[in-house]
Amino acid sequence: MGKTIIVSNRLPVKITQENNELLFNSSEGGLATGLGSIYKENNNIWIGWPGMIIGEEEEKDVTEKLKDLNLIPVFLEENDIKHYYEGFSNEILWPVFHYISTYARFDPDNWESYKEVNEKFATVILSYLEPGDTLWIHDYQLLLLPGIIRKQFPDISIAFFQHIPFPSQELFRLIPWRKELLRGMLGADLIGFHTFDDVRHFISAATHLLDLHVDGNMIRSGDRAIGVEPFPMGIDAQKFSDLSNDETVIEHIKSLKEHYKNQKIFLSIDRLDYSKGIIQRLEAFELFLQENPDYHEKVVLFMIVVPSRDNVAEYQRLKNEIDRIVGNINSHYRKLEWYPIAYFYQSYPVEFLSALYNIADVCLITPMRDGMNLVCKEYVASRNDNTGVLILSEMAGASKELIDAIIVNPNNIHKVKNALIEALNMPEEEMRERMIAMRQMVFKYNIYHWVKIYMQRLKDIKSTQLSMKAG
Ligand code: GDG
Repeated sequence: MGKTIIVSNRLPVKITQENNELLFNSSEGGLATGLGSIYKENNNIWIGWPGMIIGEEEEKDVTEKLKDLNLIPVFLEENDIKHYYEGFSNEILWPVFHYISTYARFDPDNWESYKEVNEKFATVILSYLEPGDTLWIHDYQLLLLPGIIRKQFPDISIAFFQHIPFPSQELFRLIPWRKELLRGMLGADLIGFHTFDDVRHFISAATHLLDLHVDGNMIRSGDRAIGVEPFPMGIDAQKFSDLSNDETVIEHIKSLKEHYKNQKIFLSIDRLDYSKGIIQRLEAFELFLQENPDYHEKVVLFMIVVPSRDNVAEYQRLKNEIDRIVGNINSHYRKLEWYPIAYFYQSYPVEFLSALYNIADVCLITPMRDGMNLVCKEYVASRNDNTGVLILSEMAGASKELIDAIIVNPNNIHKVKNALIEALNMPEEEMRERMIAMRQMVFKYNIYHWVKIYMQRLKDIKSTQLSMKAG
């Protein structure tokens, strides 16, 4: 049996520096945990950018160190980061795919760089790929890669998964290079998205823009049949459940509970991103404070915003806007001993997140658009005593699975404000019933299940293709 090669823009690695020496450790993000069962085994590997610009003289040393972790680097230069990553991926694909096309800047230089970097990834892959291997390519930074590899290896097994939404074809077609992007993706044998809506949108784009024939969930392209299917990604639910009993977590819980002893806690955790609906959430919270003086001093919004993409202008603007609104709300409503929003612009160790998941009475997840959203699943998995309320945007992929949350339209500020009140007053029995149902979902459809069914489905499609060829 051949080996499996995972490919993503970033390698799952944390880099630290000690006495002028770079040290590499595997990082424990959701995807890396799930795929750990693959890339750490046998002679399987993960190919991607290590996350920092490495001088040419250090490349050999870095490659050697990463090899011990089964990781293979693709080295990117400053120009690549500026045009392929920040430019094309994050200033064109990200806004259009999240339905905010007015933020997109269709700069042709970025397109050139996107093509070049996808080729760079292909060059590294091709130096490891052998007939019989399986490739699993991840996300919107690498849409051209399946097509490039397919040309060299017509029979190789390729799976592709997109972690962010695929927009309606009316939005997708705004991108000047839409056909090339679709053809790139269609190099895969199996194309996966989080939701059925994403699948529908992709199939609609492929049929309208490329005039391809579709049979159910299978797209015909030349003599190839390509599967397009929903695979809602899960988390390592057991890990979050177990973390609640970790000593460090228990310490954090104790001190947080002491600090907020007379207050109900609303929790929100997001990367800094306009897709996450942070501004609208703050507006809803302000309306809640305005209309409900009785709740003053009795609630707090604990809001973590994790720094992200702060070289992109839209993100800097968003950060300033959040700072301004939080400042206004806190200065307007605060009392000597109380302020309504505890706002933190930084990232924390997972033990601290776990403590927050444990103490939060309500978790408030209101993105304007989100492929899935894992934070809400982590909250649910952490609630071992079946308490807690989840308020969840209907624009998050997760809302298709966690139907027992209070589901809201994040643009409806009044509805979100009412949901805050409903959550605070939810009868205990209803809260438990909803949480138990959500926990069953999160534990059953976990990340290991996701990886297993994805790989199984790829095998099925490949064997159907072979029997079609033989027949
Ligand atoms: C993309 C899609 C899709 C957050 N703050 C800290 C921290 N986190 C961790 C969370 C969670 C992850 O980051 C965030 O995942 P999300 O799913 O919420 O969002 P994106 O980063 O936008 O991810 C999304 C996902 O891909 C997977 O397919 O769900 O829709 O946009 O795991 O726990 N982790 C630590 N410290 C923090 O401060 N350690």
